[in-house]
Amino acid sequence: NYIGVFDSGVGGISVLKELTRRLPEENFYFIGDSAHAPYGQKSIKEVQDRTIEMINKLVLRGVKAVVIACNTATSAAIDLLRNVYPEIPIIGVEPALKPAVESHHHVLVMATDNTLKLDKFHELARTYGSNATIIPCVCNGLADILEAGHLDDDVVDNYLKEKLADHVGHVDSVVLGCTHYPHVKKNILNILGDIPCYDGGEGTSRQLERKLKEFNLLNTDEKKGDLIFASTRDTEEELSLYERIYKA
Ligand code: DGN
Repeated sequence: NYIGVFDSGVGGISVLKELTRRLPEENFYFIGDSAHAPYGQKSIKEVQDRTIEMINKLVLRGVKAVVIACNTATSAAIDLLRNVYPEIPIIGVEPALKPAVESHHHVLVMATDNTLKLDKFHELARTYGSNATIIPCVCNGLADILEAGHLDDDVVDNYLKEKLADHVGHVDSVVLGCTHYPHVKKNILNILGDIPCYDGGEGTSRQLERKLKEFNLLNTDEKKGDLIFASTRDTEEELSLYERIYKA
C-alpha cells in the first residue's frame, strides 16, 4: 500500500516533502535514479527509457500510484507511461507558471534544457504568456552540483551568481521548474532578492490527494506514515544524502 515517487536523483525529495506533509497517513517509496542523473541533457528517448525502467521497478513493488517528481521526465514521458499503465494513477510535476502569472509580470523560469525545450513548457507559456513575460533560464549543471551533495556552499552560490546575474532587478517572480532547485531556494532568493518563488510540489501533492480520493485509494491499513528511500546508486552514502536532504 505504498505510493511510488521517482526522480532522476535527489530533486524529487523536494516534492516528497510536500507529499508527506499533505498526506501524512500514506506510505511512500522514493526511488532516485542517481546512477544515471542528470536527465536534463539526455536525449528525449533516453529520458523516456530511463523513466519507464524506473516506473517498472515501482510497479513491480506493487505501488498503488506513481508520482513522477521530475519536470524533465514528466515532460518527456508522462503520456507514454499512462499508455503503458492505464490502471495506475500517474501524477507528474510541471513548472508552476499559472500561480506566478496571476500577480506578476516578469516571470523567470529556471529549469533543465529538456524541460524548456519540450512541448509541455511551450503549451504552458502559450497559455499563460499573455498575462506576463515568461523568461526561460536553462540551468544545466545545477542538478549535478546538488547530486554531488553541494547544498549550501560556494559551489552552489558561484553557479547561481553567474547564472542569475543578468536577471537581478529585471524579474518580479521566479518559477523553480526543476525539482532539484527548491533545495537551494534560499540561495536563489539571496541573489534575486526577496521575490515570490513558485514550485510544482504543492500542486502535485494536491493532485495526488485528488486522485487517491477519486480512485478510492486512501490508506486504510494499520501501517501509516512509512517512508522508504531507494536509489539506483545503492550506497550507504547516497541513501544518507537522501535522508539528509529530506530532513533539511
Ligand atoms: N529534477 C529533475 C527535473 O525536475 O527536471 C531533473 C534534473 C536533472 O536530472 N537534470
